Amino acid sequence: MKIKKALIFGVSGQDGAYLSKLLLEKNYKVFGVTRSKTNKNILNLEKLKIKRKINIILLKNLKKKKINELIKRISPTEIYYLAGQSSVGLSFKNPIEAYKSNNLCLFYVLEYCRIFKKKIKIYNSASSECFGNNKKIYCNEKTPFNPISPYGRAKSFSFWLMKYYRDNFKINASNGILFNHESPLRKKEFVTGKITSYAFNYKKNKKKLFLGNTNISRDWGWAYDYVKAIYLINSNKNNDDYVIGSGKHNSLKNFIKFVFTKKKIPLKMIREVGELKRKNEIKKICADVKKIKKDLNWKTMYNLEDIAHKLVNKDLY
Ligand code: GDR
Repeated sequence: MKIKKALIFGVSGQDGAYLSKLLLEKNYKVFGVTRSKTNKNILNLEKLKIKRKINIILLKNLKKKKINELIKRISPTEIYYLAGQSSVGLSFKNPIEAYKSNNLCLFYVLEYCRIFKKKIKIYNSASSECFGNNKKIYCNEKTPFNPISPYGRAKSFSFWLMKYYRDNFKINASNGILFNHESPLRKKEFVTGKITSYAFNYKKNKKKLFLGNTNISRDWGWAYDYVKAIYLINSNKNNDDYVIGSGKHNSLKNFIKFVFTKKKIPLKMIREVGELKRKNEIKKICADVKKIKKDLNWKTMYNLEDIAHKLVNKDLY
């Protein structure tokens, strides 16, 4: 049997690391692109004990020639584009980086497949931030995009790019539209990482926790579950777009309550501050997951309370 080869852009991020683990278990040969091998992020691969099993490729500048050479040399069966700036908050400060990092290299990959007529299956992660301020709380594959953050706009562009190449050049391109998904690999720039890391250090410092807007609701899920959905999308014979979420929304205040109760921290330790609030913010959003359930028989196993529990326990899976 021919060995399947996967090329993952953004291998050292949360999703890249989990997806690598999943693909290795499925006997794939995994090639992973990262911008820096000394990057603290590479720690994610160490934490999952898979660093040595992956062919790590260092690409500091994602130039077209380099990308072409790389795809030609590896000749992957599947490509996963999980690279790029992933923090919505940071994208307000660095919008150009949000656009470039989430799109340029993906563009090169798609162009390569168009010009050389490659049948490689390509997957890209778009985001629930693409929906932006929609009138609806429940969003599915038919909900129009109305992004309000630079990150959401950049991800919307990547989504349409994939669809354009699929519709016009029969490229095997599929998108996931992912809602928030968490794990202990999350950095402190994301709210669950910030809250759990505060909770772990609470006994030592007993300082207040400064947060932005806590009056929001999201559809939070478990990252390892979500990479299973990503794999199902890209290994399916059809090329299509799917919303990936739990189908349930919950408030940030509830997440704080779950974590603080477990770690015996009084809720009065939270302080909301204006400087940490975003210019524009989705108030409440939730995935309508009927399509992925029906087509790919995928659903998540965990609710927000389970997630809080697993994060406090530092469960990796
Ligand atoms: P998000 O995740 O922006 O939804 O993007 P994040 O965890 O950063 O924010 C979630 C919500 O919490 C509010 N919030 C704070 N957020 C941060 N980071 N820090 C704070 O102090 C804070 N206080 C309140 C935010 O305003 C927001 O409403 C994530 C990323 O993983 C994206 O890459 C992904 O595409 C989307 O989820 C779906």
